[in-house]
Amino acid sequence: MLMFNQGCVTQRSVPFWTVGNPLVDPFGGAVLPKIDSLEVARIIAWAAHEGYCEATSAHDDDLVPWNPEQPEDDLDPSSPVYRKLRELKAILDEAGLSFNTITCSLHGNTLFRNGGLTNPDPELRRLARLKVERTIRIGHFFGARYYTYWVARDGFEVPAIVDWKEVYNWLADGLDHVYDYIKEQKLDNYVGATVEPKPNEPRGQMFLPTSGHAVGFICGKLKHPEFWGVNPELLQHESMALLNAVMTVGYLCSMNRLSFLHFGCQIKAQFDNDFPPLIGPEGLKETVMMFVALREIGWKGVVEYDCHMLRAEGDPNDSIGCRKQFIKDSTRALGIALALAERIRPQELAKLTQSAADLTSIVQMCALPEPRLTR
Ligand code: GLO
Ligand code: MG
Repeated sequence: MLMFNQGCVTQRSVPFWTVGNPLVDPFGGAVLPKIDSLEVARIIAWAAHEGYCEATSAHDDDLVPWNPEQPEDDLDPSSPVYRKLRELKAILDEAGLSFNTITCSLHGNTLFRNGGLTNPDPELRRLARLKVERTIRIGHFFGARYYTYWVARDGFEVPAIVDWKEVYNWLADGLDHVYDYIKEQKLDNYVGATVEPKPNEPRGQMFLPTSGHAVGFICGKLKHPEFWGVNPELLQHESMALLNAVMTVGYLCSMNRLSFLHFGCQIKAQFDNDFPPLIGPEGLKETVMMFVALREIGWKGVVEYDCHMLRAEGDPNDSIGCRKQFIKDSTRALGIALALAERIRPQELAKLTQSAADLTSIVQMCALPEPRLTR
C-alpha cells in the first residue's frame, strides 16, 4: 500500500469529482470539457506515479452512470457498467492507489431535488436506498475503507412543510440501513462510515449543518454509533457557519469521531468556495493551527483534497494539464501547511500571556528573527 506518513497525514487522497470538475458556477457554464471517468482515473494514476497522492475516492456517478430502471446493473457481467468498473479498477490498481471512501450521489440527479434519504416521497426514499446499496457494492469492489453520507439535498427552504416529526427518523433509517447492508452482505472492506455535515448549499438549510450536529445524531439516534464517524470539510463547511477548524478537529478527536479530513480553503461566512488549500485571501493561520492541534492530539489519518481549481485558472486548451496542476498545487499546499505546523512548539508557549503566545507562534511558524521593537 502506498503511504505518505508525514505529520498527521497517512495518505493524501484525490477524489474523482474534484479532478473531473468542469468548473461550472451559478453564473456561468463549464470552463472545462467533461472528461470520461477513465480519463480522470488516468490523471489520478499519473499523480500517484509522480508521488503526489496515495488514495482516491468517488461518488457512484463519478465512475459509472446510474439508471433507476437497472438498480443492479453493477452485478450483471453483460452490462457496460460492470465492464467500466473493471477497467477503472485496473488503472487504480496499477498505480497502487487505495480507495478512501465511496459516496452515493443523491444530489446530482434531478429526481432527488427535494432530498435523498429524507425525501418526503416514500418512493423516492426507496429509490435512494437502492442507489445507496449499489454504491456500497461498488465501494466494496474498489476496496473502499469508508462509506460517506454527505448531507447533500437533505435539507429545506420552507420549514412550514417539513415533516419535523419524521424527517430525522427517515435519515436515521437510511443511515442504519447502510450499516445493516454492509454487515448482511459481509463487506469487510469497510472499517466504518462517515457523515459529512454542511450548513447550507445546495439547500437553504441542511439537516446536519455542523460537526456538532453530526456527532449528536450519530451518538443519539443511530443504532451503531461505533461504526460512524465524521469527515468535516475544513476550512470550507464549518467556516460557512463561522466556526473554527481547530476547535472542530479538537472536538471530533475528543469524541473519537474524526475519520478523515476534507481539505481546502474558504472565506468565512461565504458560499462554499472550495478554494484549493491555502489559496485565497484568508485561512493560513487556521489551517496551520489545525495541523498543530492534530499533531499534539496524536491523530493520524487521510487528508482528502475536496476542492477545485479556481475557475479563472481552468484552461480549456489544456484541460488535462490544468487538472494535473490543480493536484500539484493542492499537494504543495498540504506540504507547506505541514512544514509550517512542524515549526510551532506549544511547549515553548505555555508560560506566555495569550497575546505573547500567539505572536511567538507566528514568529516560530514563519521562522522569523524577533522583530526590533525600538527605533
Ligand atoms: C460538497 C461536499 C461534497 C462531498 C462529496 C462526498 O460541498 O464537500 O463534495 O464531500 O459529495 O460525499
Ligand atoms: Mg466534502
